[in-house]
Amino acid sequence: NTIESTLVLLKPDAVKRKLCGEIISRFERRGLDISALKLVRLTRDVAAKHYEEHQDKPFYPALLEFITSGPVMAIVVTGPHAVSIVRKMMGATNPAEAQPGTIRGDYATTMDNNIVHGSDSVVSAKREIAIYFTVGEVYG
Ligand code: YYY
Ligand code: MG
Repeated sequence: NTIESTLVLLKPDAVKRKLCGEIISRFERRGLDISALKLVRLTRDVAAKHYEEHQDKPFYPALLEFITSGPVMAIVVTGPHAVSIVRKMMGATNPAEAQPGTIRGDYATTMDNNIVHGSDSVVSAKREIAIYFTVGEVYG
């Protein structure tokens, strides 16, 4: 039972639609810990750092436009297997393929407004958490 931390972003669509509490409740009910949390509006530079792996993809300009369009809620979620458990709870990247019962499967219909980000590996999680939080801001 390796304890992991993962970075979750509740994207601008989730904040605008007032879904943050509902989504945070899912992580809490699952038994995961909230180790850090803040509301933040990403600058283009921070968004580019976050999504650097996608900089050459056709969807990249629209993705940056969307993720900087309003505040996001950045959350560090911690617990056993947190990275893979959060990814499963999120559902498929394309909400049209996400199972009902998952976050995207319950609240989204299209890939350009898909509600939530979660790190895809422990290595990505470490890199991404450091973009949003100092060591002293993360509890647990
Ligand atoms: O990790 P995850 O968010 O599930 O998907 P990624 O492949 O890392 O893509 C990041 C982000 O980009 C995705 O959440 C929506 C958007 N996107 C898109 O708009 N169109 C695609 N074909 C692929 C991804
Ligand atoms: Mg990803």
